[in-house]
Amino acid sequence: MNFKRADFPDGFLFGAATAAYQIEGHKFGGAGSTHWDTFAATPGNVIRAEDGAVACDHYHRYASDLDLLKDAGMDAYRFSTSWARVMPDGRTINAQGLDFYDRLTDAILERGLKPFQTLYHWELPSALADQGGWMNRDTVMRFGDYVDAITDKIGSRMASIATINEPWCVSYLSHFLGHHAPGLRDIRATARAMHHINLAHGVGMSRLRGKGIDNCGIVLNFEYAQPATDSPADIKAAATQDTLYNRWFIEAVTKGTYPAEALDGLAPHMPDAWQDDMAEISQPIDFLGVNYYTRNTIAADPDAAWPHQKSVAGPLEKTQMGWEIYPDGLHHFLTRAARDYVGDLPIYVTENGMAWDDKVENGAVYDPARTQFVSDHFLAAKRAIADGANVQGFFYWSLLDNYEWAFGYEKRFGMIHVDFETLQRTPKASYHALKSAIARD
Ligand code: IFM
Repeated sequence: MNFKRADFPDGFLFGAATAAYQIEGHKFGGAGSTHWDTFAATPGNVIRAEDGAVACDHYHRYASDLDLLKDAGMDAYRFSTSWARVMPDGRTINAQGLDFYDRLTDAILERGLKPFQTLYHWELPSALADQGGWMNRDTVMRFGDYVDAITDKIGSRMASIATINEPWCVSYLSHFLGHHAPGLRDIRATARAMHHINLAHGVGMSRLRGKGIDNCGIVLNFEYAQPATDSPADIKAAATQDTLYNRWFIEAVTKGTYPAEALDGLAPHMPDAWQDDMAEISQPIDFLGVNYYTRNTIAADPDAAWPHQKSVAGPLEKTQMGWEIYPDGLHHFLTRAARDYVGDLPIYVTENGMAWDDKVENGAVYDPARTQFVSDHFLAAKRAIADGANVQGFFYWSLLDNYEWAFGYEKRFGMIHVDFETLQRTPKASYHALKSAIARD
């Protein structure tokens, strides 16, 4: 790594991130069916129809997984709590679920790690999906009840609580592009989900504030929109992509507005009286989480329906996901978030990382591409701090190889290799490199 702990401000947090369904093993502990279980069980949606039933079996192995985090010299752990584990039918509390998160919280704190919780990282209970999921406003109210239940159990021990992880994925990727559960391709469903997920953030914030929680915010994902050429049409197409991906959520949360360019296509499909929700959506937050991975090259596609654009292959080096490696994009979004949206508010890089086809050879995993990727992105964050962004921490995605949604277990993002037959963990070379970089002198 071309950086060290001392290159970052005092108190800067180095951590790693995971999410419940991707690691825990959803079949353990009385969790209820989620829309990901049924999406995965439907042919063609997920590679080999794999699901999160066992995943990394973190449910039973969390203590040794946290030891690995601690042994790397990390300061914080970003994890999520599963709605369907806490409330299997979306409404009724599962005591085993609450107890698991109680034990997990104790184990995080016992190791001197700061717990960064995310309340929704995509485990929508199937019983609520049956009633329209995020298309249905009532799901938002049920989410508020889940926030109450889990917060009463562990909220006072959290260093930070994020309401929603990546609302763009929850809504646009899942209801317009059809790549994630529930796998829809429908503009009315999309507009509703894009608004209701923002409202769920607002309602979540209201419930947290009602309990005196003062370290809460949201985690948004950003992707640099690169015009395919200098033509005005491609520049406009990239700007539209930027509006739908990068501006819709942050402008709602920080300004209480939706960008006009996005409403051009979505307004006719929005829920009635959506304007009345914008005050709750835009109440003050305590931090912003930024997830950043790549850039996307966008070309105009005038023959297609709105938004009249398509993604085309870019020239940069790519990860196992086929995602271009573009560290300048992280600097762009951190400085842009500070300048245009959150000012001096703390910003955390809540996810950044890369997938690679890692193999264990002679008991070790050699992953120099990941070490380079991490190093370059940390340096981009360091430049953003020098340029005025109040970045207070950086979480590598992910601690462990895990369930990569529609890609099943094929794409490996972890700093720790997981053999999905034996569930054996093997820290990769990048884990050791990060450990050396962040060691305290
Ligand atoms: O694995 C996902 C995670 O669940 C959300 N952010 C992006 C990661 C990599 O695709």
